[in-house]
Amino acid sequence: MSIDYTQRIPNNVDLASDRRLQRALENWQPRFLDWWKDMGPDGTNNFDVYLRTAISAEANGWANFGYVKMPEYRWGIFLAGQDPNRAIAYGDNKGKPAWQEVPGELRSTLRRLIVTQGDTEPASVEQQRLLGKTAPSLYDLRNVFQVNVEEGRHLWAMVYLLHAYFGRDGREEAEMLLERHSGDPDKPRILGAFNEKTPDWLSFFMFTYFTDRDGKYQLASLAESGFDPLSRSCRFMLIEEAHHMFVGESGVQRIVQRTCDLMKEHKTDDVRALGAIDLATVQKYLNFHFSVSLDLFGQEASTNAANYYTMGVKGRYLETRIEDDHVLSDQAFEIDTVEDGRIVHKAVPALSALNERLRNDYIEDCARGLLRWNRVIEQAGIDFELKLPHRAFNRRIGAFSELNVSPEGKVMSAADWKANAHKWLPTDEDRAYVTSLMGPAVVEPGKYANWIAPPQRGINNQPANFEYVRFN
Ligand code: BYC
Repeated sequence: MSIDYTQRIPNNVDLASDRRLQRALENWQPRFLDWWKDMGPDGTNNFDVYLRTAISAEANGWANFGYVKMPEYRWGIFLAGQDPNRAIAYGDNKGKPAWQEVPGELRSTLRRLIVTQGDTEPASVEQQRLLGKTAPSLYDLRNVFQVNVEEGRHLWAMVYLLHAYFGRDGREEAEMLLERHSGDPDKPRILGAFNEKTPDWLSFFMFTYFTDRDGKYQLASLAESGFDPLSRSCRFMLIEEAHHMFVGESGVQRIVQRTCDLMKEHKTDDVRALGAIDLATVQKYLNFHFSVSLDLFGQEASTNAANYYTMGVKGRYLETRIEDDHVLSDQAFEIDTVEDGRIVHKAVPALSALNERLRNDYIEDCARGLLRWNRVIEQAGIDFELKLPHRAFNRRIGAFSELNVSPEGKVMSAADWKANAHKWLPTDEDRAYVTSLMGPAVVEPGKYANWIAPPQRGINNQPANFEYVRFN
């Protein structure tokens, strides 16, 4: 069904046929807009931003580009097309038709997963609220705004499910999604990474590379859900997520490129003297964002994850492409975990290891970007390699949180770890240095801050000096 933009809430779910639901969502809409104005990109309500808007939920030709004031962005409800024959692919309900309504016994489990997913979306917008003030170019400014409006729409996606399928509890949860705030000591966001700050653009690019990629893997697992409306929501969200990860990957690559260019040109390692970000600092930010994002996958051995799978609520990454029985009740899976204060590799029941399996898929994917970043360094003839730290490094969730582990995977005493932490994670001084580079936003079309290289091509193939944002 194509998207109906004549409605107050654009949608492809025939919202007009359900007046009660339509009214409930129309009540939530002004609250969302108030939240956007209070907590979204600061001081931007009048800007005309060259944004893409979904025009169809099909894979081809779904995006339309044009200037939009962000509070007028057409947020709405877009589900990927329905497959009337879709069956649940795994667990105890394997082979049964996907559910079009919430099974009573799965109500609280599904609600909790949808709320956790929904909570991350506005959280990231809050985290990125001030970045526009220091954008390194109009191109980057437009990209952070694109990411923000799409996270806003992902919130809409989860709020629709809560309103449409969870009655009064769902409506209350939808309110709460606007009441918790990133870093709020009284009402924080649910997951750790979404209470961290995103104060500068290196952090932003690392966040969109590593944390949005967790989004990709979680959404892909929820896209396997037996609850079909959740599956169809996530399938559409995944299309948008790809751009966010592109922003992260290309952003870090452009920083690395600029640093290498300056190192070569001036024959020096000391690029801080030249106003750029040294590779050692890039590595420290990478260590931080990777380890914080690993925590988002939960415990290595998780009965929650086993239950989600057995019940048919949350599957594995690309479940239907995996060749096994899709029940896993008597299978094993090898994981790294902790025994007697040491990291051990051992086989555990496959069902309990599903979080770890997803984390493995994620780590493999993360490594691909590093290959591309390292190619830039290598091509500049510089002897340096960016590396993913060991999965046990700097963890707060799961078995490794009780150990002190170096980026190379060596277990050490708390005192030794602390004494070395300044080499591995951004120090106050590193953060102050990176912050010092974040000058006033660069607003001249085609110009870039000194610490980042221009992109290889423009958004929607626009020329280098395109005016992506117009200030009014
Ligand atoms: N922080 O059995 P476990 C995105 C809790 S990002 C705080 O391992 P489970 C995006 C856990 O809740 C994707 N608490 O849990 C990116 C549990 O609590 P209870 C977001 C944590 O359920 C960028 C306990 O520890 N989507 O979209 O297997 C920008 C035991 O843990 C954390 C989702 O996360 C943590 N990091 O796994 C914008 C998908 N980890 O039961 C957007 C939905 C665990 O003891 N969520 N805990 O009270 C889930 O699938 C699961 O909730 C989790 C946790 C994978 C997060």
